[in-house]
Amino acid sequence: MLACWVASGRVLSRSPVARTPGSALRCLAGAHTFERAAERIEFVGSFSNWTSMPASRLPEIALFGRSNVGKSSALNCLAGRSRTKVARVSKTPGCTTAINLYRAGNVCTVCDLPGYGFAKRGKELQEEWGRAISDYVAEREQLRVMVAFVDPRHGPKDNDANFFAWLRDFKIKDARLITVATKVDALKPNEVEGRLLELQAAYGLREMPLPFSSVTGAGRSQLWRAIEGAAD
Ligand SMILES: Nc1nc2c(ncn2[C@@H]2O[C@H](COP(=O)(O)OP(=O)(O)O)[C@@H](O)[C@H]2O)c(=O)[nH]1
Ligand SMILES: [Mg+2]
Repeated sequence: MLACWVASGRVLSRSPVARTPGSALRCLAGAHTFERAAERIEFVGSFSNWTSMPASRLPEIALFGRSNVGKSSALNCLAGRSRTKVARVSKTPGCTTAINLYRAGNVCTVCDLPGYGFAKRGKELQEEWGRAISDYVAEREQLRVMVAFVDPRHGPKDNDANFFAWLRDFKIKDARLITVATKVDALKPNEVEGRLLELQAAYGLREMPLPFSSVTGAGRSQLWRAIEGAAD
């Protein structure tokens, strides 16, 4: 699908992002505002494209990654494991076909985006998704942080490499992109760093992906802190 997005030759530069007073308010409230607000994450709605999404002045965090990489599970983990799940998780890849929007109090919104790289749904539908996501990234003014999930269990993948190449065309500041290696619970502890360094090199990332597990909650606080830092 990403190949289609890239091949479509769309104009990809993002509109300038307007600053909201949110960052100043968060400074006054102190650190970890995002992590505390996570307990209040609520589902807002499913949208087929950005034009139908409600306008908001809160900074938005978008979750990117292949189908089945663990985006929705990560959102449930970020929302706190003690509470009822907010996002639907499926064993069938390609289950999230819409832009699912969530809101964490008056602090931020979170977008669980359809995954890429799953062929079964047919080329036409995938192209439609690609267009919807390209438009979302290019046009959604409050999009502040892009969290890209990768799976460190299987080594570098072409569709992830295509994704990072596609993202570079938007000329988004490096500080706005956080790469997360999820499912690290499935790796032996002594192989985690080697796998993450391999992905960093393969995808040309400035930093090593952040190790994360929705099963154990490893990396949860670190990810919220990274998001909070990137949102300002
Ligand atoms: N072991 C392990 N499995 C996970 C983790 N996160 C997600 N999964 C599993 O991976 C599958 C896909 O997860 P999902 O969150 O729906 O992926 P999405 O398509 O990217 O939203 C599900 O079977 C999850 O239970 C994780 O951190 N560790
Ligand atoms: Mg999902």
